[in-house]
Amino acid sequence: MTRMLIIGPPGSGKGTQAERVSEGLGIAAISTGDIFRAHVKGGTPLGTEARKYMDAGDFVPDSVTNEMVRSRLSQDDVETGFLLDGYPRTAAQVGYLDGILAAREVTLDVVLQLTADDEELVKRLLGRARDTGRSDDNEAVIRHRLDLYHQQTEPVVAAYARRTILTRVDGIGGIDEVTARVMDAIPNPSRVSAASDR
Ligand code: B4P
Repeated sequence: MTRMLIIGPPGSGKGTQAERVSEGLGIAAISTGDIFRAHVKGGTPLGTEARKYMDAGDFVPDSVTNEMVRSRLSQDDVETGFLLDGYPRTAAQVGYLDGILAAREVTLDVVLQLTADDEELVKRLLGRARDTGRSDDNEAVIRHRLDLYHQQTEPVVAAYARRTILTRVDGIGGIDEVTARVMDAIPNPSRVSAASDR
């Protein structure tokens, strides 16, 4: 059983790698970005609220995000482990997650930070904009999301480094190459299939 986080700037490959790790280890991948996008698509009140922030490249307020994560982490499928992708992103979210985990008497096994330089990230996200037309993938908004990562999420990374559960993984290279590095960085992974060895 593995309980882990993937943290990284927008475009570092969090979502891409989370899907592969989840498949390889047989654990639930929980992406706050994907949950928000599903609400936007479904036209729910939460989606209407979140969209204002996402389109501007801002973080959705902690009060909304934290409650959504608490609810998701109370579902049965996380009993056997989970991978949180894109949460926590602020110091307040770290404290909130600590509270959820402490109440269940569980701890995180590892926090993976995917790294890549800003110019590579902008290039990737502009590529995704061409492919998928995601509304927050235009250059001004991408640069704002990167600034927020440096200001608010790098302190989150530093907090986990102080707890000595942080492992940095170079996110530059082919997707398969990065997956191999990510899998190597997970302590004692019990794989459910050979999928992660691609
Ligand atoms: P996210 O969905 O998390 O968006 P993201 O940071 O851009 O990461 P994503 O996972 O999509 O991209 P990836 O790096 O995998 O968040 C979107 C928004 O939701 C946020 O801006 C915020 O408004 C809100 N939100 C989410 N979580 C929140 C929280 N905790 N608190 C508050 N607000 C929150 O991949 C990007 C691209 O790179 C893809 O096109 C992929 O194909 C490509 N790629 C990946 N790996 C590659 C590689 N090795 N080489 C080349 N290209 C690669």
